Amino acid sequence: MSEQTTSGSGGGEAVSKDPTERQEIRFRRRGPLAEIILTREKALNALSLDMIRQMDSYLAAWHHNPGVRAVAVYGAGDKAFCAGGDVRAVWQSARDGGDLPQRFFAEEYTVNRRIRRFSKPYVALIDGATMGGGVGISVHGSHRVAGDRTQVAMPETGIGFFPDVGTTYVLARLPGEIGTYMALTGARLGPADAVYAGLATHYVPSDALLTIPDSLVAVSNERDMRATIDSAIAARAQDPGPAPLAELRAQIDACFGKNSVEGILDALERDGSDWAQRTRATLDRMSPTSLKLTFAALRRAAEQDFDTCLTTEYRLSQGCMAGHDFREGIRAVLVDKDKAPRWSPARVADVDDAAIAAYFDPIGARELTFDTEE
Ligand code: QUE
Repeated sequence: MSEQTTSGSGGGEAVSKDPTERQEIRFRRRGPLAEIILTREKALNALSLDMIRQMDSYLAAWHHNPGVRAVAVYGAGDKAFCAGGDVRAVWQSARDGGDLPQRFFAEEYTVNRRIRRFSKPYVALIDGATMGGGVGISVHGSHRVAGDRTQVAMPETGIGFFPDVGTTYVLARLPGEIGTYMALTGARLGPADAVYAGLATHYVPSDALLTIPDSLVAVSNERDMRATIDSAIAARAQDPGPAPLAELRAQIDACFGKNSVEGILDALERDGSDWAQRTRATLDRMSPTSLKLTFAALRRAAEQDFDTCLTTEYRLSQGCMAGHDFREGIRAVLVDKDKAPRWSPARVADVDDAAIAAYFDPIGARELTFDTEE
């Protein structure tokens, strides 16, 4: 495979055919190191279906290529590693009766799974915004290095969706109730919090981050590569300082450890601190359906293996496509930008628990399933 190809040449049919269109993703080989560089800077490196497809075919090839000893992934520009998936394109396709809503999530989750199963070191340099789909192409890798500008979040309840890309599995396994807190509120974690929560494995000052891949290009064998990555990161890593989340842990665990969204809202009300009031106000702006769906998904995910979580997430994604709040959330946040979504139902108390349970029902021939092989 040629390693410099870019826009529109992934597996399957090309999505963007305009040869003058600026490439959104670059793939590069430097000796034993394979690199993925997200270059859709104006869109905060958000993942298009074309980018996802290309990642899938390169990762598949690199997995089998013995000359590739490690993969590094990072974003162009200093604002974002990757701000999410191109949910606006998904929204447009849903509106126009297209099939992007089916294909996008299936192919994205397949890449997330490929990263989790990748047998070689996968080093994500997650400086800047790392949200939604950006978490999905980093958190499942072996090394996640935060920088000074790192902001990790799963903000989907604010757009009528839910934390997907394999994060129901991950968030359900974070310490205490940090995952429930992140999933419901969309809280943004800086580098110290990202390391504290375990979403990042290390903190390295931003100006030293890109010297990590540079230091890997001359390594000759697999054992040396693993050792060199560990020492290259260790040589640059610093203490990120105190994690604000650590101070809040007792309150987060107490308030978010309840067994319903209503229980969490009540607990925040009773706590009454500034933090609890702000957190309650944040939850009051989120889609009530998304809050209940997200809560149910995380509690179930705690008992499920990774592939089952992805299959479940796919069912939920398709349910969200058929519902009201995703369309309204994208309209309010990304299209009209009035930031005033009119959720339906508008209150948590009005969300029907049977309707939430129905999102988890099998979807027959449309189910996302996996062969154990790839
Ligand atoms: C909540 C979200 C997302 C969001 C904003 C939210 C999200 C997402 C994007 C996004 C950002 C930049 C882009 C783009 C999409 O924004 O998931 O296409 O260029 O992908 O409040 O969940």
